[in-house]
Amino acid sequence: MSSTWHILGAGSLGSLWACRLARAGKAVRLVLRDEQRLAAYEAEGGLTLIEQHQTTQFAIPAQTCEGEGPIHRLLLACKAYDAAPAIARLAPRLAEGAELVLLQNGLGSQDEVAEQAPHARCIFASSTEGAFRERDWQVRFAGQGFNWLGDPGNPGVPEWFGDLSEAGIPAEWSLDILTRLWRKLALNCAINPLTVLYDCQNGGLLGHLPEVDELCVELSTLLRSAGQAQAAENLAEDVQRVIVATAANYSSMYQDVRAGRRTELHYLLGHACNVAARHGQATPGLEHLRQRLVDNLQARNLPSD
Ligand code: NAD
Ligand code: KPL
Repeated sequence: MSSTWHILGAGSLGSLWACRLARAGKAVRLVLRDEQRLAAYEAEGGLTLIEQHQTTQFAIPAQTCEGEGPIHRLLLACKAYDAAPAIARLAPRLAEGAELVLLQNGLGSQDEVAEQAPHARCIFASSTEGAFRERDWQVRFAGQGFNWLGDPGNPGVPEWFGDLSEAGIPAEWSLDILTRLWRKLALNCAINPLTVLYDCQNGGLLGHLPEVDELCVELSTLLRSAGQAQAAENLAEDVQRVIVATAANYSSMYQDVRAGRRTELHYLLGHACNVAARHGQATPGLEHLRQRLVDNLQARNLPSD
């Protein structure tokens, strides 16, 4: 089986992974959206990684989705709402038994991807690393963090897993990846929408703790109904800890809204509300929050789905 890492999405996380893997001598190939993006990338000559005060360019080969050759291993590094359409385009190139590493935040997109690629192995990832694009083809590593990868349907560690430590990508194979993704989703639901509605840094929510706590009560009940009791443990305390630890930061949703980008609402709060409805659980606080956020996004002419 080919050992090439195909990486779809030369955005923040995709570029961060691509540069570190290339630096470690791994075979990496970027998969870009179309000929125009490919031409722009080739004119640039590579991806640039800025880490602390070090700036390095990596001339990683690239192709479009319709490029030549089968794909055996793909890091899908786009937003949750782009994941399934991207895989639908790449499906004809996926080799039998291809492995897809899904970097998307939230839940729901992983199942949408699996539907598009029923013969592939889908490995879910949850990342707390931080990166942002300073301009096209240039990424800044902004926050040390960690990556958990796992496959809810198969506990076996992939044979390439050692590539990650060799590339300096901090990662662990997780046997409870769904619990991790649910816990992060719950944290994001309790924090991110309120930062948009109150137009504040995460620390600004210290002035709205009763509202945050009410959301945590509903989220904990939901996690238990969804079979994720472990993800519900001490949720409210953890949310407060994250608010304090990241008090000076703007949440990812706040940053998306401020930059006029679509949010991943559907795969965060939207997913929580949809799962609650499937379990017949009333979640008036979460529903009300979703409606306020939808109204807020619509008032800004941003997509609210
Ligand atoms: P991003 O918007 O910076 O990058 C996504 C890239 O995918 C863009 O360059 C986009 O053009 C590209 N793309 C989309 N569809 C494509 C297609 N069909 N073909 C080729 N390219 C395509 O996003 P990001 O910040 O890297 O986030 C990716 C995921 O990782 C999100 O779910 C996000 O929530 C999660 N995440 C990001 C960070 C971070 O610090 N950036 C941290 C943790 C989790
Ligand atoms: O993950 C986050 C985000 O902003 O997306 C934190 C910092 C935990 C806030 O929810």
